[in-house]
Amino acid sequence: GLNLNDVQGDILIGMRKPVELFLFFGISNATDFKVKLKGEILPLVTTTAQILRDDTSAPSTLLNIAFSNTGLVALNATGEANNLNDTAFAAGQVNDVKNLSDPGTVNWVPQFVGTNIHGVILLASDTEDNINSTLSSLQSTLGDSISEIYSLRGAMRPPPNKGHEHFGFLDGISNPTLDVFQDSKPGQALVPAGEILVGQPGDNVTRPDWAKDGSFLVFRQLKQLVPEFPKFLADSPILEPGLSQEQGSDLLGARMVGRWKSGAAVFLSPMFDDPDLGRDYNRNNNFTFADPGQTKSNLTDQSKCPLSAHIRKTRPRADLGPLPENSTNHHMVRAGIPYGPEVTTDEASSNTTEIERGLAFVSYQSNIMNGFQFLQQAWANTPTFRQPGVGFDPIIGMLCFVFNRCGGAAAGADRPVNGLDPTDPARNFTLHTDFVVSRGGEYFFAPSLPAIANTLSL
Ligand code: N7H
Repeated sequence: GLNLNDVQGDILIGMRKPVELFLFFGISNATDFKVKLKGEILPLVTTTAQILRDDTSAPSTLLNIAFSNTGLVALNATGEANNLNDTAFAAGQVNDVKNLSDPGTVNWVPQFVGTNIHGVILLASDTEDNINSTLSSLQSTLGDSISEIYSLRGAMRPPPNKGHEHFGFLDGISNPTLDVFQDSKPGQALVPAGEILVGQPGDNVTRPDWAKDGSFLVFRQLKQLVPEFPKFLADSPILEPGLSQEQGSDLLGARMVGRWKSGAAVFLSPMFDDPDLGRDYNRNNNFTFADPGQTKSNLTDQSKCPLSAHIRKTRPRADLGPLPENSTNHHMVRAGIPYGPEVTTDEASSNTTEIERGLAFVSYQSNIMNGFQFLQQAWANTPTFRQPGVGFDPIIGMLCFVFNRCGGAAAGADRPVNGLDPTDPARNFTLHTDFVVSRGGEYFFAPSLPAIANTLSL
């Protein structure tokens, strides 16, 4: 069974607050920390049930917590009996850079290089003030039991871009939901609970009992070159009859993502944005990439959506065969939030990033190799997915270190992306700039509340 009082609130539905703080820490005094974990932190951990109730009596700052592999070691959850059996998690993200095709750790935030981070506390609230007061009370209760290693503050963008990521596209539209909830929106993936939660039906890996209802949290600080992005679009518009140059640039951006800025899927609205469709959660996800009446996509027709589009690379739907797709086992729940300020007038006029901004990327899955790592490596970074000639995911696809998988492209070279021009799918759009740059991150495990109470604390 699934008890939503046991599952941390960010995992299945996200904490969904306008501001969020990620506090990365090391455990300095394990015994002291374990006592405080039970007495002081556990009562503050927000559950899925609490978020669903939308309880007005709930605390004004929501809190979740997760541990890295070295964090579990520090808590003495070691040995075969405690083995979570996820090799990516066990090694830590710094040791996964080759699989992710990060160009080493040159662009990484120095604190993410290594495996010193033991855990992350996520604080989410309506205001920065609430977060700051929760943070200072945590700092005084935790004292020297932890050391703060790094923190990142995320915030929703100001109106009219609330809910949109920094390139301008509405985010948080398509996330899988669990089949046990039975409340899916049209087109939403319904997945077995075990694809997201460890130890639930669908998770076929051997796990310690205490790991049940936890989930692996992938954190990535993804810097976005925001003013550079519209410059690229302006320089290479798709010139279609009936489109102005500006509309041709918007079309190019929409086809790179697979959605217009409003959220409307290009597959449903191929030539122009449709803001009514974008904001309609009963329609904006209701497509499979197959033509009406078909259960499989026609991979030779990219007129309505490129095979390289970000949302198609990361969730190919009927490109993989007849739906339902829940047998593909490559779903994850995304719960990230933008970080950094709006583009300044200086940056906009020079088309050059001066201040860092991007996405504090968070994903939850029961298996990092099937979830985040698979999407990044086997789909986004692989130009031959879903067939030869497709090219990279133009938003997040990185050049591979694994030479053969990338058809000979070497790190640092230009990235070919095809299919973006609907009338000339073979037209190659070579990307000289990575619009998304990995600043690194870590792999964590967000345990259930009973695991925190009975196994990880004192
Ligand atoms: Fe993506 N973007 O603004 O272009 N993403 N993403 N992502 N992403 C999505 O459908 C973006 C990243 C997925 O079910 C949307 O909710 C940016 C990574 C998946 O149809 C937009 C960054 C990975 C989906 C963006 C980034 C993914 C998805 C449409 C980095 C995995 C759902 C909104 C800075 C490795 C696909 C929506 C589906 C959607 C953008 C990162 C995966 C607008 C800017 C690293 C699975």
